[in-house]
Amino acid sequence: MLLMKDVIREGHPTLTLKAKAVKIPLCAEDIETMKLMMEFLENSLDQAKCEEYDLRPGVGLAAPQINISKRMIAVKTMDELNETEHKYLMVNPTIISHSVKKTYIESGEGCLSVDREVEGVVPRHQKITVRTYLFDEETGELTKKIIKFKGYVGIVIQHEIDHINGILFVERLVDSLANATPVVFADFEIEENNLTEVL
Ligand code: UDB
Ligand code: ZN
Repeated sequence: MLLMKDVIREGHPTLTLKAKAVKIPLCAEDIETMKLMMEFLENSLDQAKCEEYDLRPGVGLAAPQINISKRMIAVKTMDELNETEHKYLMVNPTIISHSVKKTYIESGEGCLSVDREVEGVVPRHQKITVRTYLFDEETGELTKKIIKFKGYVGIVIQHEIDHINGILFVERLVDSLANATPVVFADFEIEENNLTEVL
């Protein structure tokens, strides 16, 4: 299993590289990498495992963050209304179009690869259309898809696609944003133990 020590941090050269496209069909090694990435997110969102292994509760992870410079990302999160789960293993994702309107997370972004506290917010597209292969862990199938995302899930996906392009959110920080609507989260219960990690 992956642990926080496997996540490379700001300053590591791999985080600045444009990651290589993944060859289709997937090789066994790339499948194994994606499974480990999703397992890491699942472990980190499980309170017992999160504490036992000292994981930060992750909503997304890109292969370059575990020092594999390939265009693969894992996402596992609820939308801002806490209604729909978005769980994806994406191979070679690209944003093919996006809204003019911007959005952002009011409290700012963080990153599993950035250990310091930073001030400012990150401008993101409010809506994106992504062309990608989706990998299904259960069936082992890889399917070509065009998917639209908006709001919080869209932000997570833009953050992860930035990683495969060698960009960290700290490079996109601005003090404030005019003409942009922040993501509004439905207030949902966050378990006590995770509160400090999340906020
Ligand atoms: C995260 N997690 O995983 F609202 F249950 C962040 C970290 C850096 C704080 C671990 C996060 O936002 N978790 C979270 C949020 C909730 C409710 C909840 C858990 N990332 C992923 C990352 O670094 N990927 O490369 C940072 C996010 C900031 C904006 C998008 C991704
Ligand atoms: Zn990140």
